[in-house]
Amino acid sequence: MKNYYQKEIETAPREEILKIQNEKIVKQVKHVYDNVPYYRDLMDKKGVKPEDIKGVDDIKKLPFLTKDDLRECYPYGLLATDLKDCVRIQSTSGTTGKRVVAFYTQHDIDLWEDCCARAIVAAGGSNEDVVQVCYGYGLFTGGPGLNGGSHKVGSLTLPMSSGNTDRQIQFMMDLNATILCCTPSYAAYIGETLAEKGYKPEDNKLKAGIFGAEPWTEEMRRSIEKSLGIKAYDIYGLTEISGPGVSFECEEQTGMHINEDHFYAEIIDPETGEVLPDGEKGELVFTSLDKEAFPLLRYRTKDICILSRKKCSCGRTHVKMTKPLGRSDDMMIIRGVNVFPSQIEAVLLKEGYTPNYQIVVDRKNNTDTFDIYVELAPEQFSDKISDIQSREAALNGAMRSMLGIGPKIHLVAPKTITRSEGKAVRVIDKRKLHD
Ligand code: DLL
Repeated sequence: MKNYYQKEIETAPREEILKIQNEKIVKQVKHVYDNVPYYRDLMDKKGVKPEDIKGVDDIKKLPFLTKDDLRECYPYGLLATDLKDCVRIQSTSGTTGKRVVAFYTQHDIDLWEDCCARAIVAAGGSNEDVVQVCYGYGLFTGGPGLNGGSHKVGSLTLPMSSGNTDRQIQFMMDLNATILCCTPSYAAYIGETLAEKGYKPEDNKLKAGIFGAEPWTEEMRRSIEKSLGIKAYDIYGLTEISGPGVSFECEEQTGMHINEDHFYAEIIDPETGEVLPDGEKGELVFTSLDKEAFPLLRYRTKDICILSRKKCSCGRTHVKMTKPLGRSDDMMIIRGVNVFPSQIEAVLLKEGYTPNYQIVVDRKNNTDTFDIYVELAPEQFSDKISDIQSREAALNGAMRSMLGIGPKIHLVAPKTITRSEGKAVRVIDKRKLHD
């Protein structure tokens, strides 16, 4: 069995990782300063010169980059190499404002695929596995990233892309897929569809899933693990920093190891920009240490998480991040109360409901309205109105005690909420339309 485990770097002692990072950052800052006039201006305005950066401890002197900077620089403004040295672009979905376009040299692609390969290995993957990739292919990084990683590991790769669930299931069963890669919401849907077709969890050959690209709770993890009969691993990443594989979970399933030889992570106070110590909750900021074409320094992700350097039983020494506990921009403020969609999902699954739900927030007569549509499983369905009403009241109570605010609950019939094949859209905030 060949498994592509990069043990030497993934379990390197802290001093060694620090040494690698210190060497890389000095070169990287010079590369960016010399080749990206936009960032050079930001550094000049802050009075920082490349010579001031002697190691990762000095990163805090550098200016931040935000999504707004990326939009302003669209498309070539942050490119640090000749365009002729680039071999690929990937892009974000760009639901608000302009898309972000990221460029890659062949070196950048190799580095990124290597990170995805590490994630597959950590989920138990080797050249004996059949990896079914049903993240979208194309501009989205999910499909291409895991596809490349799977090749590096030497697994048989099924490049399915998202959608066409019947065909996904046919290939999964006929070709004995052992590792499934997709968004957690799509994994839940595949599990549900398998059950409808009469398959039991033990009928498939899957052993692991690598799920990410959207927030999901521990409750959702347990529900997917049960429905597919697998161990479910989290994977995190973002287009701006390369794509999936910036960090990934190991068998301990207690946070994701950040590939620290390529990406330097900081946690900052989102209000003040001050760097916070490990263990404190704040906004995750990444510096790319060795990408050539699109090397962002101090990019603010808006993802809120905590870093931990506690020893991991898997032997990997790279720092771990918690799952994003929300985004500084996905927190809803409803009637003055801060509400995160992940809190709602946790309550629903704890109370035995399906992960098929939709949150609708609106404003009527200057007051926020807050509705949650929750789909009943076939066995929960009842046509007795009093049954439904008492369940709705109970769920309202559970939500109120978790959130401090009571939503209007609508329990709806099975199969009435649209399933997601990619990133699920859980929240419809109509207030934005009126603003
Ligand atoms: O979602 C890359 C990716 C593909 C990651 C496949 C994992 C698997 P973007 O479309 O640029 O890239 O979106 C990045 O998605 O800032 C997070 O807010 C969110 N996100 C990504 N992974 C996770 C995760 C890809 N595991 C944005 N948990 C990030 C929660 C995640 N949120």
